[in-house]
Order: sequence, then structure tokens, then C-alpha cells
Amino acid sequence: MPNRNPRMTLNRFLVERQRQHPNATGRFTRFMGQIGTVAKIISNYMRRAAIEGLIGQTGDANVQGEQVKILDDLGNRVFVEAFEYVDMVGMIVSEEMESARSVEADNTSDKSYAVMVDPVDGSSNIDVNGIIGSIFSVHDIIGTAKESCQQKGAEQVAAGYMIYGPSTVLVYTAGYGVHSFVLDHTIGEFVLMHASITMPERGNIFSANLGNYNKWHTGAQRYTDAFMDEANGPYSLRYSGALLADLHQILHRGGVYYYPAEIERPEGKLRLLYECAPLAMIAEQAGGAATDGHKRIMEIDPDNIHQRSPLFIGSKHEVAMIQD
Ligand code: AHM
Ligand code: MG
Repeated sequence: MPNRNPRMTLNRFLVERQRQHPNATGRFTRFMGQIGTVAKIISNYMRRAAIEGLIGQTGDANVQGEQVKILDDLGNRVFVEAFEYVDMVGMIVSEEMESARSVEADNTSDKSYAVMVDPVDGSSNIDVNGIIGSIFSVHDIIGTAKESCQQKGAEQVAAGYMIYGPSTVLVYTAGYGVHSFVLDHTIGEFVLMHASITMPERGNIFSANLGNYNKWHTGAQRYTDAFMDEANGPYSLRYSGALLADLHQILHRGGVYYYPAEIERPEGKLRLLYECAPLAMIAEQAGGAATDGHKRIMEIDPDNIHQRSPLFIGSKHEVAMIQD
């Protein structure tokens, strides 16, 4: 049941959770406060983008060779600036930055988190008022910058995403369930929407870019055919062009999102550290699953910060079908 208590703000929820962990230092609560601020700033940019002339491209390409949109760049700056002023973030990896960035410490800070972000996911939707969002993943700093930034998803301390849609929604997990909050613009606060979300074990949505069908291996083609076979369904196709919007729907209704390997692009499209792994943590925490087709996403050891991976994510039943 949705929680409609408007007084359960994100901050109060985090403080109450913190009390359940006697050794907690408040570091995660403060970090999430900053994520909330980032979400409000980016959401505001999104709402005003067409009016302020923020639609379109900067003219630069990012490290992946993709055209950078003005809002990609702005979103990245909002995250970096926010993390530069908190005491616990020591390393930032972003889709929009070629290498990991370290944040200078002063003598009051405890630089113990390495954070990976996709500041604006689904950027191709920006120009047409489609849904977009941000994704974040948090690791503890463990030794060198490389070791800290290239950990398995299973080592994540927390993960989450924001959706800038009809309302601005923030979803996170810190390893104790998945919780969602909606931004109440009238008071400028995120308020609890759903605590401890559980994904249906089986659903009726499949979500993939079927325009790529002929680029896939026969396994992914047969997988897709199964969803269109009435004997297995019925399934509905939903595909927004923003992974987190598709996953968010599946989180509540069940089903699967997939972006498989292509014959010419065996690594797929999506990035492991700031797209696949954080969403895999969310899916698993909600009782779902995420795999690259062979291996649990959370168990993949990254070789580089912008590594890509095929992804099948959602309800246990539909994700297991790819292994079959
Ligand atoms: P982006 O981070 O550059 O926006 O790319 C990731 C997005 C996903 O959110 C989405 O599901 C996918 O790319 C869409 O790609 P395609 O247009 O190839 O279907
Ligand atoms: Mg993305």
C-alpha cells in the first residue's frame, strides 16, 4: 500500500532508519540529503529546460563518443558540485567524465565513499519532453582509486535513481529494502511513497528495443519471441528510451527490461558501474534479479570504469527465462 503520510520526509525516514543501526555515524543520512538536493536542482532544470533554452547539444562528445546534451553537462556539474561540498565523498565516476575524479579532503572530512553516477539517463528523451532520470551507486573507498572505483556491484553500500517525470521520484536502497519518495514541490521535500517495495515474482511487461532484433543473437531473439507467444503471456511491450523509467514500472508491476549483446557489439550498450550495477542492487533488494545472460550482474568484476554489459533485469521468473 502506498504510504500517504506527507510528514514522513526523506530526512526523517533516514534518521529513523539510522537509529535502528547503533553504530551508524550519520554519514549515509548526510549523503542522501545531498542526493535529495541534487534531485531538486536537476528536476528544476528539467522543468524549465525548454523555457531557459537548455534543450539541445553542447557540441562536444563524451568519452563514449556520444553527443553531450546541455542537460547532460549541467546534470554532471550539479552532481560534482554537490559532492565536492560533502565530507564523505572522495571519488566520483560519471558517464560524462573520462576518468575518476578525486575530491580534495580537508582535515574535517572523512572521504570514505566512491560514488558512480549517470547524471542524466535517457538523454535522447530530453528534446521531446520524455522521461529521464539520474542513477547513483555508492561504494566504500578501499585502498587505491582504481580499487575503489572498480568494485563488484555486490560491494555496493547503496544505490538508487531519480525519475524526472510527471512527478520527481527518488528510489534508493542501502541494503535493507527499496524505498521510494516523491518530491512535494509545495514544501520542497521528498515524502515517503512506498517503503520496502517488493517486485512481483512474475509480471506481464517486457521492455527492449525491438528495432535491434536483427542485431541480436538467436538466444535473445527466441527470448523475445517467447514474450510474443500467447501461450506464455499475455505480455505487454513497454519501452521508453530511459532504462530507469522502464525498470520503475517493472519494480511495481513485474516483468523484464533487457538490453542484450549484439553480434557486432558483444558488450551491449549499458554501462556496468553506473547503470547496470546500481539498478541490479535495487532489483535484487526488491526480490527481483539481474544478469548479463550468464552471470549475476552483481558478481561482474569491472575492468574499467566505463565498461559495458548486456543486461536482463526484473522479476525472477522472466529473468530466469534467459538462462533457459
Ligand atoms: P544514456 O545514458 O546515454 O541515455 O543511454 C542509456 C539509455 C537507457 O536508459 C535506455 O534504455 C537505452 O539507452 C536506450 O537505448 P536505445 O535508444 O538504443 O534503445
Ligand atoms: Mg545512461
